[in-house]
Amino acid sequence: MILHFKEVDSTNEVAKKLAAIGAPEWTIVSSDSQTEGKGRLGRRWISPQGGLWISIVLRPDIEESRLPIIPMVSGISVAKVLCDMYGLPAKLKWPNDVLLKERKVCGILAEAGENVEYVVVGIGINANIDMNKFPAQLRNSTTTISTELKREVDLNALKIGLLDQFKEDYNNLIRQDFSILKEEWRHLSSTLGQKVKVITPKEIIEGNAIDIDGEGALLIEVSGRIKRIFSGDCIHLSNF
Ligand code: BT5
Repeated sequence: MILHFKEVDSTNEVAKKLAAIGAPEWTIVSSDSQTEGKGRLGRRWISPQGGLWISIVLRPDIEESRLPIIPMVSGISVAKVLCDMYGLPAKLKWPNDVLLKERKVCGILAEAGENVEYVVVGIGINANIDMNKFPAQLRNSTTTISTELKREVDLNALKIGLLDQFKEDYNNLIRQDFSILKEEWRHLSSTLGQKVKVITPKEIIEGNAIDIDGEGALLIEVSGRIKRIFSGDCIHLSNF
């Protein structure tokens, strides 16, 4: 079932409410715009008309420790679709951002219900949005598909292409393990091979991003030792 709205507070909020009352897996909620689009840690996600704002209800039967892989797989799907449909060289920034020329074109927010009864994956893609719609402080770190292509794209085709790709990637994740998708993530990653600064609620870590593991944690080499980081904000400093 695909539900499309003109405007909602947040497609994730609508999808979570539906999931909580029993909506089946692959219930999809999308909206032309969001008045309270959400990023991680309560941050705001700017969501004017022209973007693809979409949330997917999943009911994954996987161990809780592997849940962070789901939004990472969503990132892989988005990057592949941007490349396959528009020839855009999309890259992934750990954990879940999709970048074009190091600027964020897509953010992903996964939220789990109680006892992981459901997971809602929210995907926001800046599709046909004029850069003037973003506050000045975001303009250097953000981009949109229409800015890169210098033309608008068909939002419905993007939505269908993304859902097809994500279904395939997600089913592979559930059927197999992360190993094949991990190779894809590595291949698409712009984080690996970079000197990074990762800000977590507990600490700030600076070092070389060398790999991810089977739970999606980032492995950073700091003075010859390997640190596993499960979540945080990653800043790319330079290639190492
Ligand atoms: C994210 O958070 O990147 C997750 C964004 C998820 C949005 C989707 S849209 C559909 C669904 N419904 C929702 O309500 N949310 C999901 P985070 O990594 O915390 O990044 C948030 C930060 O990115 C903000 O603090 C801004 O600095 C920046 N930002 C805000 N809006 C942006 C945009 N449209 N494009 C690029 N950067 C943006």
